[in-house]
Amino acid sequence: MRIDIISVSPELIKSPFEHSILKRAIDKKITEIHFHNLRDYALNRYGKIDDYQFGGGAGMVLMIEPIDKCLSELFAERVYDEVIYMTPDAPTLNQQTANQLSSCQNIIIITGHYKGIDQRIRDKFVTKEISIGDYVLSGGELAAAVLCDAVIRLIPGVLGDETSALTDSFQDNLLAPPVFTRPAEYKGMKVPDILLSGNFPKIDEWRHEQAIERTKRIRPDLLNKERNREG
Ligand code: 6GU
Repeated sequence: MRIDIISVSPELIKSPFEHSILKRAIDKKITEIHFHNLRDYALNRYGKIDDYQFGGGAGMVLMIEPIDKCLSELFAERVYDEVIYMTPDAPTLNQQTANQLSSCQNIIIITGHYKGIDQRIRDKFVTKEISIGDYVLSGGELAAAVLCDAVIRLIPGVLGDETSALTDSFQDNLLAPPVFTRPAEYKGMKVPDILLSGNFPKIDEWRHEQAIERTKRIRPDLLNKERNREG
């Protein structure tokens, strides 16, 4: 998968790709990330890329022309499956969206800043808008890094068996059950006996019950979702 990230401050997103699983995916050539600095497409030599909004109001808006120029260059080179815009005024990222995106060949991610980007870019070029939750970040860069991590780890070959994505929380709309490792007892705190029993069918059953209990307590909305999907 090739990901092109268009941003005002690409430096802000580079480091997550230099470590751990994302780095491994790049080293194995399973994914390539290309950063594009919007300032390189500025209108003038002062690097102008934003302007006041029509109609008045505080905050600058990223202008249509630099983004259009950058997109045109990319579109001339290859076909893109999705042009994604990271913005808080959009549907929230979930595992299903991450799964869908993980089978794409080429995607573009545009990250906004200030008050966002000119609406005409969204109307004409953007195919998918994504927020990462109900709070506001200073820019879409960190949100883009979150999206890339969620998507790239799902591409076959990225994770080893030791970290199979299939057992993740949310893959089945349930939170993960509690986990324990040695020692079996620490300062009087004991690991549940069942996990030491060697009875694997019973252990699976216990984990499933724990996952349901935890989900009911912390995220009951996920259980409702499950029911709605089946019904
Ligand atoms: Cl995608 N961008 C910004 N600026 N804030 C956010 C967000 C995105 N998702 C949640 N908050």
